[in-house]
Amino acid sequence: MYFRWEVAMFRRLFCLIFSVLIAVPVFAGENTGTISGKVKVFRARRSADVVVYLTDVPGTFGPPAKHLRIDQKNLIFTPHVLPVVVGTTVDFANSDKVLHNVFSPSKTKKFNLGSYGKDTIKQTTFDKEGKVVLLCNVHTEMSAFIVILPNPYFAKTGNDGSFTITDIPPGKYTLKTWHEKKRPYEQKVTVEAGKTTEINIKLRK
Ligand SMILES: [Cu+2]
Repeated sequence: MYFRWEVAMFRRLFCLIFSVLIAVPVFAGENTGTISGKVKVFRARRSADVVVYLTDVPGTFGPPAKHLRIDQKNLIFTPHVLPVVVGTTVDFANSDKVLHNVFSPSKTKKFNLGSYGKDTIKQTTFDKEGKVVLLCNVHTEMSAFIVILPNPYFAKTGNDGSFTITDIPPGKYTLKTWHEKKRPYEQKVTVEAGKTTEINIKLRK
């Protein structure tokens, strides 16, 4: 049996613990900044699949511990565009009943995984900055792109062209874009701790 004041104290204690738990992630973001905005791709159905990334960020950045993945399903590479940090290994899965053959003629990473069937996964490590086109020599209409970047400060636009890059150390950087059909765009950007820098970009050519 608890007294009323004990119940009230427990309640207060709970409130305190919860507010501390909620506050921690907010404080964690105080030392870094965010870049958020929209890219408009002209003469395109969607403004998706634009890679927005930062260069000149000091430090060395390793690849993620887990492999990333591109699937082949219904004769389509999914995702169509995959931005990665240098050194990332990508698993190429086949979820179709037909054979696929993933290869790339790109200078950045020339490779050929050969033909393979359903539920087989083959992998490649991308250890040089640049872009790599993925093709399938069984289905000439299949294509995808891997964009290999120097650091993890990048984002890919959604269908409406919006993007957000979070947890960026404060500083002055160059922001660049990559799109499979448009010319690269770049501008200087300043990131401040605890703030969001708004950037709107138009890719015309
Ligand atoms: Cu194929």
